[in-house]
Amino acid sequence: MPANLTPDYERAEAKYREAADDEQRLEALREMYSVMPKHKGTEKLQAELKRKMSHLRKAVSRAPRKQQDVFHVPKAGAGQVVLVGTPNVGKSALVLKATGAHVKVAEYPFTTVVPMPGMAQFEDTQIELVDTPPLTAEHVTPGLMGTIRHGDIIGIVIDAAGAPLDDAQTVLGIFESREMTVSTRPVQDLDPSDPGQACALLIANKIDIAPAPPRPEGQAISATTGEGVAALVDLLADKADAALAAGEPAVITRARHRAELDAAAEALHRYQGVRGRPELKAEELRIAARHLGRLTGRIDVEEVLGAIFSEFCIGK
Ligand SMILES: Nc1nc2c(ncn2[C@@H]2O[C@H](COP(=O)(O)OP(=O)(O)O)[C@@H](O)[C@H]2O)c(=O)[nH]1
Ligand SMILES: [Mg+2]
Repeated sequence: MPANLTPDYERAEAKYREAADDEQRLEALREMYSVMPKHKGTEKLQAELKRKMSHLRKAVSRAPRKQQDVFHVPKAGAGQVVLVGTPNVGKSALVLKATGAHVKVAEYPFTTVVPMPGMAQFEDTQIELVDTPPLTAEHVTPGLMGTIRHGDIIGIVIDAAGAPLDDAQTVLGIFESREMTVSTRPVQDLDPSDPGQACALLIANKIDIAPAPPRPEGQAISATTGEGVAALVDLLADKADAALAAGEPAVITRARHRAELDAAAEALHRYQGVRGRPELKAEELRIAARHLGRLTGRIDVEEVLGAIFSEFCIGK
């Protein structure tokens, strides 16, 4: 093996070796391929991985469908957000409000027993929200950690009207005890090319009945009244876009992003057309930079970082 392969690659390779069946082998190969450095020195290995993947894809599609694993939620849309949290914080209510999926909402705990996905739409992006059984310090439903690790973004739902910090601590404690290391680095400091990191977002629910809730845009919501839910879906769509862009050649998937790019390009075009008026040229450059800034999240991120509701990054 070339000496310059990364620890992420080695981790993915370990998964490959430990895989129980072809499907898991294929998943591990995909990961190995996506994290491997792509340059001349690894061309042979890239070709070999592709050959293996194509072989396994055929084997998997030929194999008789085994019993459905309800904890494996197939990915759909631009990104999969797995909503987790202690009982009764409103995970199911949020999925119901944002997606209309038929999930059970009730006053008593443990109403939700298996993960249940729904699709949320924002502009032209579809985001998959997955409802899950509750996490408690005493009990973690077997199979649930697999669902969480498999998702793109983890949404930690907390009850702003109850004990939000306890809710968050319970969940983070469970992750920690399962070797998912948690850091509070803001999203702009994450290395988007490092798949060992996954983003989690704290979502404070029930602000309609919370005493004096802090309300940073997009993360403080009421699943009952719907307040903040659209902004949350927008934020998640942005994050999913960032995750996609990290692994793939940039594809402009969202209308708003295209509009910002068009506006930046127009300003640059005008900049080129201005003759001998430095102040006008400077203004066009500023306009272009502003549109690009919105696109990269430079401005948005500052807007959404609340004092309490900071972003977490979870290694998995
Ligand atoms: N006032 C208020 N109640 C909510 C909100 N979200 C959920 N609830 C209520 O909290 C209870 C638990 O909700 P549920 O979605 O089943 O919680 P889960 O266990 O996290 O899935 C239900 O009685 C919901 O009606 C909210 O935003 N505001
Ligand atoms: Mg529920």
